[in-house]
Amino acid sequence: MAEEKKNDDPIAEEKEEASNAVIGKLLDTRVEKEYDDSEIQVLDGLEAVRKRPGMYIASTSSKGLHHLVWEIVDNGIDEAMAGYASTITVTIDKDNVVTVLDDGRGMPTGMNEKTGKSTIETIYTVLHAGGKFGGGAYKISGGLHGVGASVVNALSTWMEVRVFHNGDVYYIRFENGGHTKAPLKVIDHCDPHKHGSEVRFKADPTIFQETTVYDHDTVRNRLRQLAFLNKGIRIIFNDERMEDEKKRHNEFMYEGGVKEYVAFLNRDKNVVHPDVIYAEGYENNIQVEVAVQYNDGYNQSVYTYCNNIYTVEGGTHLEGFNLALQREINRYARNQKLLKEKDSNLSTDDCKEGITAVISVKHPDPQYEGQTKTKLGNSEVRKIVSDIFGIELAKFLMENPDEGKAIVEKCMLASRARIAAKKAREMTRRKSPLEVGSLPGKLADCSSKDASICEIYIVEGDSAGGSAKQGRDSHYQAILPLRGKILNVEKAREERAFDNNEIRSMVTAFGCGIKEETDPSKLRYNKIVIMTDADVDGAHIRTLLLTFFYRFMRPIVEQGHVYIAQPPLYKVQKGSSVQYAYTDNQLEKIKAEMGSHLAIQRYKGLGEMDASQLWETTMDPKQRTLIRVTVDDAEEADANFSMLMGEEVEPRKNFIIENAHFVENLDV
Ligand code: 1YM
Repeated sequence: MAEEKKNDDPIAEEKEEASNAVIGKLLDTRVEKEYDDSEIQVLDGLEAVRKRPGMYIASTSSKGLHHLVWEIVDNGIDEAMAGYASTITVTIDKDNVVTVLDDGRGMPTGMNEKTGKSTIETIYTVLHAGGKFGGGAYKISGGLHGVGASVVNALSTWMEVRVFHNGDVYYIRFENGGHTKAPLKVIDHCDPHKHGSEVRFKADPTIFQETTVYDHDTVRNRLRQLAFLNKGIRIIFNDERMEDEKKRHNEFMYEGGVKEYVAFLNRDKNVVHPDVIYAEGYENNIQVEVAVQYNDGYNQSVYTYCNNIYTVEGGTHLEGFNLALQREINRYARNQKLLKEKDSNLSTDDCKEGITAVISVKHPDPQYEGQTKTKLGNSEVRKIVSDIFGIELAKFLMENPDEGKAIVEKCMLASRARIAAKKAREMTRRKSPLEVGSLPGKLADCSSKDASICEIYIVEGDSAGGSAKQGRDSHYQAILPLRGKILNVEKAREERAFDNNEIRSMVTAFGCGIKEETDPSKLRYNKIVIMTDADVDGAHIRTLLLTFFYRFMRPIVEQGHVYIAQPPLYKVQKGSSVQYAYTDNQLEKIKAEMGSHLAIQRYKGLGEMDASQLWETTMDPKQRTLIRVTVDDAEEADANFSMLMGEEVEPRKNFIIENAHFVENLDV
């Protein structure tokens, strides 16, 4: 979750998108630009990066900061995938200096004729030079995000490169955003058997003004993911900032690759078959890996990657997978007479209920499409994935009849449930946004029909709902009070979810449909704000709501429409002056500022505030703080949801004990 900035600037987001499009163009034209031996132009290049970092990395927020690490790690991964390195070690020092070391060939230490400088200096100071020097092997990792070591250099206070080769240690250092301190030279000797490259850098705080502190979990999760996606590569993560030895030293190595990834994702679930179905193959320079395992839940968790990058919007690799899955399951079901002649075929969605799958392709020339350029477009990939996965799936079903039967029966159950759910859903679906007659009675709708300014507050309890209705600005703020708890959708099938009044009310009010029919463009409110009490019950209701949104309307969450309201915990009064505290820290600060003779009230629930207080503290856009719910790491969120909401008690207990201090602000 990220704090919504008070002056949320939608234009800034648009600018970022626009600059992403520009990066695409830059990458296309780089061939003409990169060979430039004029020093001024070289520094101009890096200076351009410093002037407009947003054009080269996603942003200068925490996300962009982490991109620096990914970029250097990708170079090590490339060397490992080319077969020369086996281990990549990432270390974060106490002062947030990052070191990445691999045991590959070591970067080339010779001179570059065109620039008159060493190859290494050239790679690190000329924009986009790196790829050009590769000896034929294509750069596979990075892809969309591959912005080059020179960009990292440009955005660092200092950077050092060491190469270990034939008993020599080569060294070069850059300062102040990529200015060469001294040319590459041998500074030391080492074991003649040692070989590899080491890159150290300190992110420039004048560029990354928000933070230069790396997030342990973000780095760990991505490195673990890279280890799953690149089987056999050992990735070590040392985080010197951690007190706990278990967190200070992490090692990831998976001989099973995505097969182990799927087992890991299903770790807290009841699986339908013990062995993960696994297919791998190589065709036309394209490498394919697919792993699948069903669990007894009702959700689909299919994660697709191209060149180690998560393809949020799917694409041709996903299409090939879907084709093979549906084709082979139906074929098997018919052959085994599990599906009768009169029965219609199982749909793709029927075949995907309760599935956990990882699809990973490596492509020398990936084409990305879609709104966020995260949809794989290469059409030849469809058939290749479909063929490679289809053969293995058919084989698995033939060789494991018990498992095969269990899978088909699960799909057939899903099919029946889907038909029942469709009927229930049709009763809930609003025919047109103008048909106000069908809106739930409890909803106090807003008068504006301009969704881009409208907000809906989902409020716990009727009394708080009453205050919210009185206090709101009814032009653009709608209120939907919820009575009691909503159904836990993690444990229930879709058609049962529709028996639940609270869920029906929300689906009808939002107007955007659910599940595969979710259409964010039909959402009647730009912001959905969850407003619950600041106590355990409130936290529980919030988690139930988030689970519901995540499972039933994921695009709404992904597109950042869901927010959590922050009501104050305390009211501090001295005479006629009133201040509100939203955290205990804030309370202490206010107490110190206001001095003695204070009346302090602790709010136990929203119901204790009258309409004007609720408006002032929690609903007025000029004063409120909203927390935007984001799904940054879809699979982490999925795992957390399953664990927190599912049947297994033990992992949940452990999670709550480990994260006791976070539970008040459960992050999803
Ligand atoms: C910690 C980061 O950058 N390792 C690395 C980079 C290179 C090589 C080996 C390498 C590649 C090739 C030949 C080749 C790079 N070389 C270049 C360039 N680790 C890290 N390890 N010899 C060594 O691709 O043919 C760019 S990256 F351009 F110089 F070839």
